[in-house]
Amino acid sequence: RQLYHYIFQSYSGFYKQPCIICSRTDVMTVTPWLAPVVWEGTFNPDLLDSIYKPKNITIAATVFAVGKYIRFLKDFLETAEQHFFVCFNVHIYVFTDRPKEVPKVKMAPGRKLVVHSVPSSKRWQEISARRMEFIQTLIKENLQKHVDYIFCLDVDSKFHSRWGTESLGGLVAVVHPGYYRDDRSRFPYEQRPESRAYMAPGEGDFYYCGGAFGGLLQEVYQLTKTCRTNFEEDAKKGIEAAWQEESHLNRYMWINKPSKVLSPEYLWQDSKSRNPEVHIIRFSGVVKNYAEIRPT
Ligand code: UD2
Repeated sequence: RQLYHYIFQSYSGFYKQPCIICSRTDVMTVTPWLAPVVWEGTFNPDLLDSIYKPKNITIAATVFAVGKYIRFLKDFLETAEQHFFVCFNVHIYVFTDRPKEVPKVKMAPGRKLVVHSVPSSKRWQEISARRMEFIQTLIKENLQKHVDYIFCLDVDSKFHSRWGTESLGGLVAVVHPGYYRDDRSRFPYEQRPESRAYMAPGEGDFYYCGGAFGGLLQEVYQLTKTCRTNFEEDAKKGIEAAWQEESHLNRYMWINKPSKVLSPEYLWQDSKSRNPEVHIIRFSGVVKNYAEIRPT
């Protein structure tokens, strides 16, 4: 039935006529550098799927579950099965220090899970920041021939609704749910000029999440390589940016504008009540007890 649906959509062109003078007016749907901003109501999911389906693309996702964060993996994987690029080829790369505790989750044809072992760490900051290094290496050594797009996601999160082809782009960033209504002077950018993540007053478009970003493989390779190098250069000077790799990601996205921006629908926080412009929550961070879950 699904296949029939795609064929129908592809060949008949029978879908709701786009209206050039109608659009959502309560939110920004295109950035000043002409990147789409994806909100519910700005795209036709069936039409988009019918464009991407014949290309037989493969989407990778990376997720780190180190130490006690392994407990979040089951929900993450099960909900990804229900909502993340359903009916597409999806390869999920799990990085963990507890490979034996990776839950068995039934995956649909075309989808697979690959587990990579990583060392444990005593500092949570190091775990979250070293993701850039591991992703860079993964892309270089394993993914070049098999994968078209990649998304790098936080594990302490769940999918609730569709996250699909509408999110594909060269370089893709998600606007952070905690700051999207704020003036840039309130964004928690790195403020020390000695840091390579430094953002001067008056700089910055949006505050982006460290918990979800992606794009074409080569674009994400460049991003992870640059953020990793900058993080390591800072470390040599004894500096750790305010929000570790998230600060470096924000600096990167300021210099290299994302070609697609995902609205906070793509990474909401369960602890936060929904604002009226958020019609749907696709993916959200679960409430966690930081003191209990992080290494001491
Ligand atoms: C924010 C960002 C996160 C990262 C961090 C700054 C969002 C929603 N989250 O979240 O991506 O930028 O700030 O460093 O934008 N992890 C482990 N084991 C640990 C600690 C972390 O596996 O002991 C992994 C895990 O995949 C987790 C991720 O690192 O989802 C980020 O860590 P966090 O969720 O503790 O960071 P948080 O909530 O401060």
